[in-house]
Amino acid sequence: MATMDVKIPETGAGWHPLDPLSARELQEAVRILKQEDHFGENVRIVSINLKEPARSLVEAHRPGSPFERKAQAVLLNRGKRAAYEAVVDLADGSVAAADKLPDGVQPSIMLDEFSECEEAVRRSPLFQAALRKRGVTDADLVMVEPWSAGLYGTELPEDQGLRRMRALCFVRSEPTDNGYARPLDSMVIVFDLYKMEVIRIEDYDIVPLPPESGNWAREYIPNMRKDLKPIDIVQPEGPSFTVEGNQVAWQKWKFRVGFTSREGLVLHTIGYHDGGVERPILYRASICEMVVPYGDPREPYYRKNAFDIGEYGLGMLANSLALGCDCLGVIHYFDFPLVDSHGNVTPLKNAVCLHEEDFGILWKHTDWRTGQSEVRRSRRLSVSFIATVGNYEYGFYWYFYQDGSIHCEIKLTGIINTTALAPGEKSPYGVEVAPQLNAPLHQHIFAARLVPSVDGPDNSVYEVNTAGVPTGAGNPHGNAFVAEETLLATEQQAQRRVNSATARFWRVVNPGKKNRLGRPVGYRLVPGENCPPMVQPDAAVMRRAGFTSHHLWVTPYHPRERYAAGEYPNQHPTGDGLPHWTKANRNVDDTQIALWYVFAHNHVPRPEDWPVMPVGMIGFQFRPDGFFERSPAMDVPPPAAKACCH
Ligand SMILES: [Cu+2]
Repeated sequence: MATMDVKIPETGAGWHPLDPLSARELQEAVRILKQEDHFGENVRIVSINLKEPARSLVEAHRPGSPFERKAQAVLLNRGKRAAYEAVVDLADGSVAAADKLPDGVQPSIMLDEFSECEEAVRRSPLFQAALRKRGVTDADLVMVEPWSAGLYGTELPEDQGLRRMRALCFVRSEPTDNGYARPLDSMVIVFDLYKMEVIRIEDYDIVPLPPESGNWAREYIPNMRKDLKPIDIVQPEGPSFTVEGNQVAWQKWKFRVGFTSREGLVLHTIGYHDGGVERPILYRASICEMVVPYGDPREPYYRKNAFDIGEYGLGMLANSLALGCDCLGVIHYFDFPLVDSHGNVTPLKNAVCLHEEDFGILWKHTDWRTGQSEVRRSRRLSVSFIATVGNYEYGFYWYFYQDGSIHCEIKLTGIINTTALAPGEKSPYGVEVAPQLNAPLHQHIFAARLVPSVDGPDNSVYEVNTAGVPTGAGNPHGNAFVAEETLLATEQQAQRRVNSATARFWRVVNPGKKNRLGRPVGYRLVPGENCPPMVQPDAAVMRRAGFTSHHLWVTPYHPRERYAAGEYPNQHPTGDGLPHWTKANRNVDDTQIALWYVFAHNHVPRPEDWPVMPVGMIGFQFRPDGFFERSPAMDVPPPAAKACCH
């Protein structure tokens, strides 16, 4: 935590308008909210984050010059059952604005609420009676997993107006056992977070607990393989990057590392040093939303559709990373402070990891006549964080390369969600991964929000489809194919899906900046693994997850349009976000835009995903396309002789 003598607000040399709030600033925001009676008994802090200054102010900022520091707080008054948004001016020491949110808006679930819910459930006589009915004698061995409740139109009248969770239960056989091996599937605890009490317990057919344990902790694994020799990553002269505050410079790249309670890692003002100038590429980049729809239609499973970012907040769930385990080599860790719902500020050590990796070859050619051979090693810079969301882990990695490319990769691991099968039962909606243990089919659908600034703020997006030319007069041999570019000029024209049949990609250009070949400079959004949502368009979850109906959306840049499913997807009745905003069909040609790329990992589970799933990966690339005059990687020097086998 910062020391007490740091001046508030923190705007001196080395500070930048996009720096996340420091621990001192968070403490000050809590103090001001309390002083002005916005925070106190019965009021909980959902989140406090930097209120990012206007883009024009950020782009005009010069090091050392003063800037505003404002905090944006979301508060929940449990007594009044009302939510508020407040803006705290840290320079003035006052609350600049406080607005009540419309009735029914439920802010995201606070981390403290998970543990408070579990404790309250344990104390509940209803819960204890339900366990006795099922022959579970030790309540301490039951894991109570609160899930966001959503809104499906099938809620009971008495559920209206509540802040609900639906808790699922799993039974450990001993305190460190993997409880996910034994889902106690026949009961769901419906819980109200306002009163912190159990509303009711829904009873379903009692299915016996699956017979096998599924442990992963080292003490349970008796015969670890013994033939692994050490690999050490040695960087005797240190890393090739420099870090000043939250600014990173590496090779010709420069960007800022940010962090929010909702998105976790955010990258700002990504630029590339080329021809003596800093050329901007992306103003802001983050994974802004995700949803995991499950494909089992039965009660209670159809309600499993967690929006892990909008309903929980990945920053709040971020791991404190460990050297030598999560990251190898010479690491720079960024710590970020977090505020809990009671206003306590604690540092999250090692939240974001920055390091370099060798990544195979960058380029190579051998002249077979002369024998001249040139090969370059590819070095990439990795910026990442990992969040644990109940049973699952998500690692979010942004890689920067020496050829001007950026790669966003999400690593999925942890423990798959499980349900119990009766002996002999099979489910068409899941895969049996261990005897009587079912893993339902599901998708992990992510939305990246990229605010491009390709050589300047005003950009346009073209779709590029490669298509064969019909055999005929101009194409007598039938071999011709062309790459056709189509401008996506409006929001509705820009609602697109991936298409492997035309090798589709999208080109983000600056129409006002031509390269030496006469084309506008650009960057290419290259999709990776992807597929459409598998739920029906009229599925209840799609009211909130409408953003998943397209893989690409382009909107005019608007600082309040931040999250693909809107600000408050938790229990939202009709859905917000991209489907709502884009009805206006605004112009997105040659103006400040936001690019939203939605990508789905379709998870048909395997026995090999149990008990802890080996990492699965999904992502996309942002690669230069006419941005540079030629390959920007030619000046990378050859490997040092001692490291080379020739
Ligand atoms: Cu999965």
